[in-house]
Amino acid sequence: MKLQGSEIVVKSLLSENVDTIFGYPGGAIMPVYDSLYGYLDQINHVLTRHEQGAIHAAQGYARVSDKVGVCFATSGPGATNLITGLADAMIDSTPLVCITGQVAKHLLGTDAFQETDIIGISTPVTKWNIQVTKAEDIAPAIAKAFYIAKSGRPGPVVIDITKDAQFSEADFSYEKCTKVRSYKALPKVDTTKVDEAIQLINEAKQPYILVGQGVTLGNAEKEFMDFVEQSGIPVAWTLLGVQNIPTNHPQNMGMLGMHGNYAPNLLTNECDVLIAIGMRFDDRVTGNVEKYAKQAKVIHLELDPAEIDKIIKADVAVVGDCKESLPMFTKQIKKKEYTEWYARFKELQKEEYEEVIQHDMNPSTEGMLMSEVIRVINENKKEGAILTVDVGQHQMAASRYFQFDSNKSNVQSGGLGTMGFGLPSAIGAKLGAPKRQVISISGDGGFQMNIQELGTIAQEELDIKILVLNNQFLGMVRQWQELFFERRYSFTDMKSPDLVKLADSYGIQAKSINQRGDLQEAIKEFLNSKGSYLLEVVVEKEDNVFPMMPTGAAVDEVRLS
Ligand SMILES: Cc1ncc(C[n+]2csc(CCOP(=O)(O)OP(=O)(O)O)c2C)c(N)n1
Repeated sequence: MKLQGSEIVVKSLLSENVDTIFGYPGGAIMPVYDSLYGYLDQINHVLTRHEQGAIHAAQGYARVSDKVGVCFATSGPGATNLITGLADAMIDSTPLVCITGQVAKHLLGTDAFQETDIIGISTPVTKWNIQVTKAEDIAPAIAKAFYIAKSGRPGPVVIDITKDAQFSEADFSYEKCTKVRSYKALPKVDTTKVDEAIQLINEAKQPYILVGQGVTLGNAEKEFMDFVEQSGIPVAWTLLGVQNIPTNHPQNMGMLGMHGNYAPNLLTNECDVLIAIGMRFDDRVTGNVEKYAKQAKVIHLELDPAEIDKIIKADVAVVGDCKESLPMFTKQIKKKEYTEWYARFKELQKEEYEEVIQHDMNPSTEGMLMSEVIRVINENKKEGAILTVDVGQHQMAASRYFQFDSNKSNVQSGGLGTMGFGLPSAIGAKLGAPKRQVISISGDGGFQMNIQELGTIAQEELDIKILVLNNQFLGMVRQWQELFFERRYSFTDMKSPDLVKLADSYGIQAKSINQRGDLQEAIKEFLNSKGSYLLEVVVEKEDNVFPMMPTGAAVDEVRLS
């Protein structure tokens, strides 16, 4: 059957069971948009207000649904507007297939209107990319793209299709890709390494599990919790690993890293066996690597061989899918109580509670604190709620205090720290998990970076609870200026528009509060409303997030004030 290239694009996506696309049209991708028009009964296309919005939405969609996020953009500025999202998806291992239009083949290299070398630009921030100039190459490229994006350690892929390839015809048949020469998606687990690791764990007195997003990406949440409960070992999590263990689980010791909890950071330097699962020892987690867990034997369970010994040398590396390796551990692990070890955590937890948490939860400040707002959200949110956040102080407050009760519920920009991620990713999260409550929390700075996506939310009539914690500052940068730059607040105070009027102009319900006395009722109304709702909470202007590990400090130099 001969089809036009643009039609092949759509038919190939249907063959990959794609039912949702985020995108923005333009000259070089018009044939694809024209073909899409014939399939609107099978594919929902969401027109965002900016290509950055489209790709972050695709990321949110992928994170909660376990599917590949798909987005479309035109050549030139459309394609370059995807770059931040590609970099974000690359570092956070999010599976995406992005299709960009390109000028016609005979114009390539001529500085044609809206020509840009998106293959060159996107190479460092994609798992794979390809330019297609012939209609017959489109279907195989899409098949390969989906395989590469989703298999092994996931990541973003770009397919750049010239306009003439979209217009010309080719025979269409679709064959799913199941392997690519020279690419090994899932290395086989070496059982001798598993045995070595188990021996170390069984002999340990103070073992410690650090969990990252790899467990979520590998759909190994159950296998992980089986191992955790069978072993009795305390667990701490990275920013993207939070959802792998329920917040109130007795073995959950809390968050690692720069603004993580006191005990988990400090005790990294007291454990005797450190079991890192699906995490990559980001510098925000390790602090000064020269002083990181020197006393411990390190076991690293990791899918990507490139991560082994990259930052922290592993004594035993178990390379492979943790969905496969974790049950081997669970079978052979000896359950122990580790009473004294847990007591050490409790001791430090008490210190953090008295110095930080007590005040964060029930502050005596005149202005409201971000943390107390999160506490009230916890009291009123629905079971299984998904949280999307932006970047800054509110992100740390939310990660520390939001009560996660289910898998695939944490959508945030971990590795890249992309301001402007929170709102558009919520659009994708809602479409990827329509039955779940989606709560999106932003600061006043990041919210204004992709504020235009309120238009998408309004047009799609999505039910997203949008919370803006407004401290009238680029809060996280201001905190650093206060602590390390002698309070020289260089360009961090920020004015916002009247957010209630703004939301109202989009037909989105909204309210703004600045009094603690209104908090309970406002959050109840916000979370129980029908449809989207924007709640602005004006919070204390100069509050700081603690604990904190200053740049260059070691995990045991974490500060409580
Ligand atoms: C795109 C981008 N630009 C700049 C930064 C640097 N940055 C990190 S946090 C932050 C402040 C965020 O302020 P706001 O959104 O108001 O949140 P708050 O920290 O006040 O909660 C800035 C500017 C960033 N992470 N991303």
